[in-house]
Amino acid sequence: MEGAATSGGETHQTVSDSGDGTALTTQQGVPIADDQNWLTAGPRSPQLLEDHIAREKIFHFDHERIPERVVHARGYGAKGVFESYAAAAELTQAKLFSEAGKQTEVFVRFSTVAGNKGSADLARDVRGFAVKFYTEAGNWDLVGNNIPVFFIQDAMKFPDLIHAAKPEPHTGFPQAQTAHDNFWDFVSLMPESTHMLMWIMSDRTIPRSFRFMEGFGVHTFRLIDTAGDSKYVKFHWKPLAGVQSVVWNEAVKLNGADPDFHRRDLYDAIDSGDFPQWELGVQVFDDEFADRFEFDVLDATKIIPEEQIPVTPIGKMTLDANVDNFFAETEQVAFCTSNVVPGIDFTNDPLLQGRNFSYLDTQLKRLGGPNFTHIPVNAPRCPVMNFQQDGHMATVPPAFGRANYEPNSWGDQGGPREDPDGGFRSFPASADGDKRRTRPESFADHYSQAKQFYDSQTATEQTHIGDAFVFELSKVDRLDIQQRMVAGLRNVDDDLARTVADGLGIDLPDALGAARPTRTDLEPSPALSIIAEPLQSFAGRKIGVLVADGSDAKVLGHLRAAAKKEGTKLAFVAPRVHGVTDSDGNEIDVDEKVDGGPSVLFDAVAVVLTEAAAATLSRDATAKDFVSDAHAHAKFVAHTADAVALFDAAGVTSDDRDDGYHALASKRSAAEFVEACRSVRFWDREASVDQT
Ligand code: HDE
Repeated sequence: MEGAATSGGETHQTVSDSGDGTALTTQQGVPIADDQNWLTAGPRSPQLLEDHIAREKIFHFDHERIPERVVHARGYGAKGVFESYAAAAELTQAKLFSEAGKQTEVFVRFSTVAGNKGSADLARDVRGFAVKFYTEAGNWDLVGNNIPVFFIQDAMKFPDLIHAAKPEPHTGFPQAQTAHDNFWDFVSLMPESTHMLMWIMSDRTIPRSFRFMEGFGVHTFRLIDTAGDSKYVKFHWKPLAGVQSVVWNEAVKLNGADPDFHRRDLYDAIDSGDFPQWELGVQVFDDEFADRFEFDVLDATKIIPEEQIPVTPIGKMTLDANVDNFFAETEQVAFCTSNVVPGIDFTNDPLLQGRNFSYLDTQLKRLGGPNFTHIPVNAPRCPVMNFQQDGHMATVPPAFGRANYEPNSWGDQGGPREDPDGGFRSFPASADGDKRRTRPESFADHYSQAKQFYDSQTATEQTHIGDAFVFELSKVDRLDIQQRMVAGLRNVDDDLARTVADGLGIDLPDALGAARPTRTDLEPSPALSIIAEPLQSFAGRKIGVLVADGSDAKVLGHLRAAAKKEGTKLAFVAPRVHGVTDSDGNEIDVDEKVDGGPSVLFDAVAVVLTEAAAATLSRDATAKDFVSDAHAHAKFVAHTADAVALFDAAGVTSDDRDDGYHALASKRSAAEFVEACRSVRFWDREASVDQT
């Protein structure tokens, strides 16, 4: 009998009456008879220490946590496959690129940087984009971000950067936000951060979804071909579904409505078979280009514009499986920038060199010993053969008997040997010089590419950048920090500096002294804008449809058909989650109750209501927020004629209802609405609605 209760009233589910007949056991495999009660000397007596079963259970629980990552603590993983297009075969001996169609298993972890493990997904922050390729010649980890540059030029400054960005030490807040004095104090004293600041104040740091983000290897790496010759390379991930972000006010609200918005989005997409895909692209160049390029290719605060070196796609990654267990895989995955395979090598980028020490080192702390490669998510899929042995949690016994050293004379019992042909060899780049702590002079231009980035944005994006600076700096208490930051921005763009000064209500300070004058001859790079071009398709996006009893069945049918054709999902939002019927009396499969389904959860909205339902919902604050937020966030909105009372009640009058609004009646109007959504937002509306 399921759920039998004893005299104490507790529930017992036993092998014979429920489940699949598997007995509950201890970690030692001993079957457990009673998992509800600690051993005692009779009812109401003290509990006995003798209870090895209860003690083992509590002991294990007490040790469930491992240290969270010192940065990128909040993340979400998925599994998939990388398929080579083979275009890189002549560039690198790396086996994963050796032939067209070659498949390599991958594990990916997306993350935010500053927040702790439990922080909200929509923090304004860089996103980590770390990929582990389980190649036949060992693991290659491409540990990148969704932004192609970084804050600092030398790894020596990383602890300072992260201390400054994380919660202030005396208060322990703010969580997952750079909008505080310590961060802006530090970066305003570090002109090399300026280019990165432009990126983090842009909408890139509030992505709509992990699925709609670009990824970048950031550093310049080397590719080594079969002859041992080297070319330089920068790695790029391009989402096939296009790049998309949310607006700041939406991000703030999303963090309350669904702090797991990004991880849920990735999980749901994969779970429903809508597998996200990215192309891996490379910018390949040689010493001749590196020497004539305006900046040093070893400086991680600089990009190489795609217009100067195009990005060539060399393969495609598809994420087609969610993790089976979050802790075992996503939490325990250990990325190391030092994990490269023959055919890929490092350059002298000082940030990359520092990272190569840090990642291996941090795994020891987090995973408790040197054998973290025995954990399945970290284990190479090719044979691992060496004489390293023992240590905490050594779970894979060495495959060869007594030989645990080499050279040895145990013949074919002697274990693995060096592979002079196929083994990893460092590229013999010459290294000579005086041992000194110096920053190369070629790293000294801190503003020119910041300006180039700003100049490459649309007017809407420039406004968002200005608003973000004002928002963040408005949370800073010290006037001199605000002034210093604005003084630095004068070296990027005077209009931007003025906008920020005005937004804060301060006088425009003199420009900060600069190690190099800002160049004005760099061409804008259109590839740096994310909204200049509409999406090819609205596939993979979600339209929130506000419905209630009596919603027009025909209109809903048209909307369903148009969405299906585009590959867009519909989510129904209603006053109740059960028993809502359309005009034909069919029950609507409701996804969210209106107060749990604000419009920030959706890419566009449709409001399909009868006059009576619109009148009723006009008295519901959350229904009014649904439409007024969609309006303020410049979303495309479709609605039936009878729904207008709700818009009026929400303060979105007929004058406000611009060309981003679509009347919903016919099959054609539904199709036109979905097609219009490809522009993602009706940005012109922003001029009339203050977002801040
Ligand atoms: Fe990291 N970074 N980082 N970082 N980083 C870590 O390694 C570090 C940098 C990045 O999903 C840590 O396993 C230093 C740039 C990602 O597990 C740590 C420096 C880029 C992830 C570390 C940098 C990144 C990390 C913390 C300055 C983009 C998450 C936990 C030289 C190219 C990986 C861990 C995951 C994680 C150190 C700068 C990306 C402490 C010293 C630049 C995506 O080792």
